[in-house]
Amino acid sequence: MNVVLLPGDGVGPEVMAEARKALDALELGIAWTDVPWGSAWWAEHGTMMPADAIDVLRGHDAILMGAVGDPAVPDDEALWGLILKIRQELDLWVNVRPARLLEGIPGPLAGRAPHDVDMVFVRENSEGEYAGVGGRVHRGFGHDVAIESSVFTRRGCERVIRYAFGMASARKGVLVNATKSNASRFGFPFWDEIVAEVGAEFPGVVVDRMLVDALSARLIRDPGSVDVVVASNLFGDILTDIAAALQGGMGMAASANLSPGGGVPALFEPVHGSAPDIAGRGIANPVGAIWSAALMLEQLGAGEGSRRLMDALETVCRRGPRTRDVGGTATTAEVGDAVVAALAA
Ligand code: GGG
Repeated sequence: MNVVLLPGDGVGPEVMAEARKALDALELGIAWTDVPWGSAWWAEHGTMMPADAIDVLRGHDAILMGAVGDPAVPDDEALWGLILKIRQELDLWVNVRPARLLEGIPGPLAGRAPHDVDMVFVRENSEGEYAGVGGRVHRGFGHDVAIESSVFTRRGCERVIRYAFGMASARKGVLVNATKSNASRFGFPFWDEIVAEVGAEFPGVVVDRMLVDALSARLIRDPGSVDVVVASNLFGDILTDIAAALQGGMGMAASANLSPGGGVPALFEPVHGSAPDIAGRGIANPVGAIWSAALMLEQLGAGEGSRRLMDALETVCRRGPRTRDVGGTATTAEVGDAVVAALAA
């Protein structure tokens, strides 16, 4: 397995060190390629990645990424120069984000059992509201106009919606469609039509169509009533932060950016950002990063390693040590060490 390690910015290198430690402890023979891309690269070169970056990535089996974003770099430049560029250029069109409350982790919903939060979000990852289409005129004249167009293509919608139906079919047979087709004139009515069309291929799956605002409230009020959600790029981005909060916090959430059948490396990253406010203090929660590493092993066909890593991670969450964002006092490295110890036990 040839894996690119892209620690990125802020707490990215800290959590990635723990993910790598855990993967190395599994002794699966992973060959690492470390790349120093991100905001430090930008400070030196004026770009977030070198010109041949996508070719470098293509030569590997997978990418494990930490986080991107730094106060010194305009946010849109940082994201469009790295994570959004990689997703678009490799056409990593589906972002799968499991959201499960692990035993031992305090969730924000007092009295809820862990099984009340066990969802999978299937987020469109290549177009929609993050297509990068638009423009800005009259800048600085006091009557500026900025246009950000959403792009919904039949190909883009069909493939992610079909993927989500497959996921729902393999789980509980219910797919929540996060939409906003009452207020959107074109994009979401089209999205809903495609959900109905693709749904005809999956007669065993019930579609639960929900306006995204109502769904947001439902996730807080009754998360146990939601299993698989399919969402556009922006809605998926927002809903999965709500879901991460239900899991105990941003540090707990993992994700996989995939291009099923695409013959390109998939990218795995914790859902959290670079958290510059706590970077360098050794207190970031590495669980989302290690969970992302387990998702990577599963995709690479190392199912046994993936299961062992998840078991170890769940043992540590249950028994501790835990970082302070989830009620403990441990450092990032202490949690990583405990995962390695649980793997050896
Ligand atoms: N590790 C994920 C990360 O750095 N995320 C930054 C972010 O805001 N990404 C936006 C997105 O996921 O679309």
